[in-house]
Amino acid sequence: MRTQVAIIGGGPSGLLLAQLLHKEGVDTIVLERRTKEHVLSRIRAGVLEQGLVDMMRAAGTAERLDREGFKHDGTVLSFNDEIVRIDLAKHAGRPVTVYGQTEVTADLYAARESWGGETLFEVDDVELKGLDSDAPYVTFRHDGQDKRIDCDFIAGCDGFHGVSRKSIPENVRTEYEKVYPFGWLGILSETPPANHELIYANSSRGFALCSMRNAHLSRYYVQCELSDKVENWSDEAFWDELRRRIPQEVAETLVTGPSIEKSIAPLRSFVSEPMRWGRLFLCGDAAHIVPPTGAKGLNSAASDVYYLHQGLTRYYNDKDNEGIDRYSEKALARVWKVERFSWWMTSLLHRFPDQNPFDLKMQQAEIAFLQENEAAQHALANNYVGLPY
Ligand code: FAS
Ligand code: PHB
Repeated sequence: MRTQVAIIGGGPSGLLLAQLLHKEGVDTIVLERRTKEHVLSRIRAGVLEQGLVDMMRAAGTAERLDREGFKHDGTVLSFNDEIVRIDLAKHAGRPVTVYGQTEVTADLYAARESWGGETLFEVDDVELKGLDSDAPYVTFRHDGQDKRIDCDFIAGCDGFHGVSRKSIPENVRTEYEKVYPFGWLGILSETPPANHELIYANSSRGFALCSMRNAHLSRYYVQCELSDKVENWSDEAFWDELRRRIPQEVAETLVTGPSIEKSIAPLRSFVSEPMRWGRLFLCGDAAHIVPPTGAKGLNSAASDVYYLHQGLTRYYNDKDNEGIDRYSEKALARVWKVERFSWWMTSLLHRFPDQNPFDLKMQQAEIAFLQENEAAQHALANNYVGLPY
């Protein structure tokens, strides 16, 4: 088999890149390790920056997003019962859109299938070869057979545990990591949202987040011990703990119900540099991870896709290498600012096991400063809605 760009990974990064390249007449094949059903069963991000919404529109895949997505002009932070609403429209001039990553991925799969884009599911033993040559290729097993795809470039969109990042020689890679001493226990429930906007709560018992997918589907998280297990949490125990962590006026009207999904996610900050080696480009979680406190995981994958799509389009259509030659530098410049914001939001809103009374006072002062200072709210709003590409 031969294609122009071989894409490893059929998550949102790989699919969005494939769809945007298709629009430019660039041929791709997507290799995905799991089944499509498994990929679409994952419950992940819920908040889209305008940049990602605009790219979905450019990709011709935003019809349902525009119809069903919720525009939010504000978001709420709480410190015990103290509430700070960050006015995104006033400070940043644009909203965020609440629309699940699962739906984004489903819309991208539907578009790829509508024009017959080639996606190979349940591929195994993927290996990237010839990355430092002019003739890279991918070998893998599929349907019990050894296969090979020759290509011009490979986009490593295979997430944190994928093969692409590790295909860059260790002596070329520099990795930066911070692992947080807690996780997020999340549930999905067919109940109306607790509030019309998201609430990020820092309480004496730990962090909690009230989010949603639509008017009848809510997404909640509570900070939990790293050693915690989903089976330790009955639905009732989760709701009781959530009510203790969110502002009382919200807890009193919280509508609870059975969880239809329950999972624990660890939190880490991670960046691997560079994001290009020879004919391989890393995109999304394959290159970087953020704690979800700033809603930046999917959105920073999207900005990588923006830069890589632009670069590859210039290469194929204008015979201009500058976009791909500067990809890693441009993507990382934004990635590090997103890492900082996500680390800052996580430090501000969680209770750390080794936190002393002074540390707690610093968190309280930071929230009080946010409450009083327009410039502080302006800075948070502009990071939250998404820095420019
Ligand atoms: P993905 O991991 O989504 O996709 C990579 C794909 O590559 C997967 O389908 C995988 O099966 C495939 N793959 C892996 N190895 C392969 C191989 N060798 N060959 C072929 N295919 C291979 N972000 C937020 O903004 N908000 C959140 O609340 C949030 N919650 C999260 C919860 C969890 C449990 C996790 C893990 C992440 C969460 N994220 C969240 C971040 C998440 O949304 C990612 O940023 C987003 O999925 C990134 O998309 P991709 O880069 O496409 O990586
Ligand atoms: C979600 O709805 O899953 C969500 C929203 C905002 C975040 C993290 C997760 O910061």
